[in-house]
Amino acid sequence: MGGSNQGKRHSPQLSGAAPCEMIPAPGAAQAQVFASTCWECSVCCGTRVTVEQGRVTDIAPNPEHPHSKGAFCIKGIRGALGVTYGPGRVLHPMRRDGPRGSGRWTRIAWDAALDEMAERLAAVRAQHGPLAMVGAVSGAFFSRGAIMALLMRSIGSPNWMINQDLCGGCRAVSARAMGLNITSGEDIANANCILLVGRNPHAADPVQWAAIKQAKLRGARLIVIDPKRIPACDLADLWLRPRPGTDAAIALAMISVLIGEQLHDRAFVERWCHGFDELAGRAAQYPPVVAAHLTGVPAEDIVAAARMYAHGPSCFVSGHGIDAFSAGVQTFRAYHSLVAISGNVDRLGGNRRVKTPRGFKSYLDLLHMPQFRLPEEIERQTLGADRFPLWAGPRGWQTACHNPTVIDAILTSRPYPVRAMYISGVNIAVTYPNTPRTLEALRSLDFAAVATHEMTPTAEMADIVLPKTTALEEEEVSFAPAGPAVLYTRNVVPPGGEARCDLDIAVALLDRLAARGAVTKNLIPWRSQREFNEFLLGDSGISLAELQRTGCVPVPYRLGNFDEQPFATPSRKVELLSETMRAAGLDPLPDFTPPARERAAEDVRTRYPLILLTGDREKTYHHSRFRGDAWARKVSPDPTLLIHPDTARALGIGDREWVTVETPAGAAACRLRARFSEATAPDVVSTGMGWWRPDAPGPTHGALDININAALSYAGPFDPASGSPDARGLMCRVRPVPADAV
Ligand SMILES: Nc1nc2c(c(=O)[nH]1)N[C@H]1C(S)=C(S)[C@@H](COP(=O)(O)OP(=O)(O)OC[C@H]3O[C@@H](n4cnc5c(=O)[nH]c(N)nc54)[C@H](O)[C@@H]3O)O[C@H]1N2
Ligand SMILES: Nc1nc2c(c(=O)[nH]1)N[C@H]1C(S)=C(S)[C@@H](COP(=O)(O)OP(=O)(O)OC[C@H]3O[C@@H](n4cnc5c(=O)[nH]c(N)nc54)[C@H](O)[C@@H]3O)O[C@H]1N2
Ligand code: SF4
Ligand SMILES: [Mo]
Repeated sequence: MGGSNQGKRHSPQLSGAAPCEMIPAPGAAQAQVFASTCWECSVCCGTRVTVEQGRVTDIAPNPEHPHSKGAFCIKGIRGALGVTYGPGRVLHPMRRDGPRGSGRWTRIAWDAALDEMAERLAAVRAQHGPLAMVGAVSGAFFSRGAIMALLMRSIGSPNWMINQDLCGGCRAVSARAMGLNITSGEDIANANCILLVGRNPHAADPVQWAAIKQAKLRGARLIVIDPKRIPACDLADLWLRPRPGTDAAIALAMISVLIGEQLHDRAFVERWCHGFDELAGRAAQYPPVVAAHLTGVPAEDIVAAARMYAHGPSCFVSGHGIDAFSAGVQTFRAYHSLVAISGNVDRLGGNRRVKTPRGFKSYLDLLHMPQFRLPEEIERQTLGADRFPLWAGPRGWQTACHNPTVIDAILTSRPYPVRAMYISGVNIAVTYPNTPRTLEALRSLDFAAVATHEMTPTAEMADIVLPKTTALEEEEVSFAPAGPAVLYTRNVVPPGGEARCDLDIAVALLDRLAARGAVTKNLIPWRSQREFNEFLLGDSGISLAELQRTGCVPVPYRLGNFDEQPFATPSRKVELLSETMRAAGLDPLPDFTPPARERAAEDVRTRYPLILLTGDREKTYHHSRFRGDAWARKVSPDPTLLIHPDTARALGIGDREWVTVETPAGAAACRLRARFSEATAPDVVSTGMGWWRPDAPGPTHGALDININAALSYAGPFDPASGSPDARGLMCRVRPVPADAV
């Protein structure tokens, strides 16, 4: 074990730790049960983790958890155990032998791994400058996101990648541009009406799903807007089925109905909204009859939805189905405007704003604190900041890069060369569109290091692979606006093998980079995860001891304190007409943009006649994770493509048969298994994402075959504000695979 911070390493705090509640586990004299938080996804359910003789033997829901109230999923029960104790876990640092993708690895010591990493990064920095180094993580929901950003900033690079352009980027940019800040503040429990748009909580979020079912039992209304018949449709009072990518027209039409019928909240609008008349003018261009034509939803259903929603309090619950579109920000702005003019902001049963407890620092706060930032002239050079200033760079939502611009920079050296990457907690070879190009970019780097739990297609492209601690071995403190609560994840067992947490790796690396003169300014002042967590807690009055005892500390919430905490916009109001968007040269009002496929040339549309949805969530998988676990593969052995039986038969495709899917700008075809379903319209097909098989031949392990991103393009069009590509609503063609080719 190497590392100059070895003595201060974050170690399990079981014996002699601060007080923690021990809940006696039935029938196991020595078992200890800890209240903790599941970190397998950002829902953050409360857990009870049983530890026996230094090993986690059970992970169960915590029914007393104030946020999740016992809601849970199979990934929470099986996922972390599989990652921690499964046979595929990477337990030691490794160096690759032979060319990238050779699949030959030699175990090395931490000292050797970190020395080599520092040496190679310092060499790239010396030759090409700090900007030539990029860090990549999944998001900023976990501490590793903030740590990666600070590590890159410390060596002078503003370039770090998160995959939010493919996830929640559009809703975040919209909420920010309007000053709303209502992401994840849905008060379903007190709503009279729930407007569920592009969200499938049945698979994606058990807490939301439980809350919706409860609300229905007590008589709340549910409107679902989704091109697919999802389980929520069976509970719905009204189901609107738009053609994919056309939602903005529905939202604008609902606004026009609310205003036309005087159903909006005039007092809230007058006091707290900026640009109402302009919004009314825009919405008037989309009366229900026009929207019906644009979306395929009957006008009377849009009117009914508007009236039902107006009978509040109403809660807007949205998801990925209307995000990650090249017009996603405008779609969200339309829905967010509906929330605002109906007065459902920060009101019981509406959409609460995010309010971090006083004195506490969220990961996002940290990224925006002046002492942790680079000079503006450097941040302005963040890849993509010139084209997407509301996303990347000094005024960007999370300050991160525009990812496709990074891939381009690696391959073309424009606007400047990118020659080294450090990747932790993201599987970009599977989860970014255009897998062949992502792999080509990774192969062409001068240096790549990947911190991981398992040998993913991304890790296969690394020079150095570092073993990462799992969510059972790390201590995390975070703020969950949905609670709202401060959450605690306990490091219940010691690290497996030689695994280390992201902060320890960053600290040890920075020490070595500093010794080589390759640190601009050390922005990671903490020597351990514990110190980092204490910094986040700050003077919030919430102590680690309390968190350790309970796993979660609810935070008091004050609704509607608009005077005390105004909206973060130039006008200090909700900007229906966004001055931020205007200043960025963008349309200040929400509008409808026809989906890219409807603007495509006729011959392309003829060749690619079907509409492709990607990203269906499966209960057993979390994106590319758990793909090698027997429990998951038993339930879902192959990637599927939902296809209407009439469409399939016309194409000569039988149920369960393998098919290929291609898109016009995609590099390759992807292979999926047809599943007959009437859940989508005959011209719409729908699939998941994240497929690869750890046991398929390396280095790609199926990522160029059964992974839908192999068939997609990452070349745009992009949302002008968030830089998001179209991850669904795409043109595609589906063909049978001859039986002998399967
Ligand atoms: N089990 C499991 N849970 C997960 C995840 C996981 O991988 N596995 N991932 C987590 C993450 S990071 C995310 S981002 C979320 C994503 O979960 P959700 O936010 O629920 O997103 P999706 O499942 O991609 O899509 C939701 C719905 O949008 C619909 N949709 C598609 N196109 C359109 C459209 O044009 N308009 C409308 N109105 N609807 C459309 C789809 O048919 C689908 O029913 O799930 C989270 N939860
Ligand atoms: N076509 C298409 N593409 C999509 C989507 C889509 O709908 N369609 N969805 C997009 C969305 S919403 C998302 S969020 C992304 C998800 O994209 P990714 O973030 O790449 O997805 P994961 O498979 O969750 O990858 C996380 C990786 O991090 C590792 N990991 C997990 N926990 C830790 C940790 O604590 N530390 C470290 N170092 N590593 C850890 C896991 O082993 C795994 O390899 O994919 C996006 N891609
Ligand atoms: S939804 Fe499942 S994976 Fe996500 S936090 Fe809850 S139990 Fe864990
Ligand atoms: Mo996501």
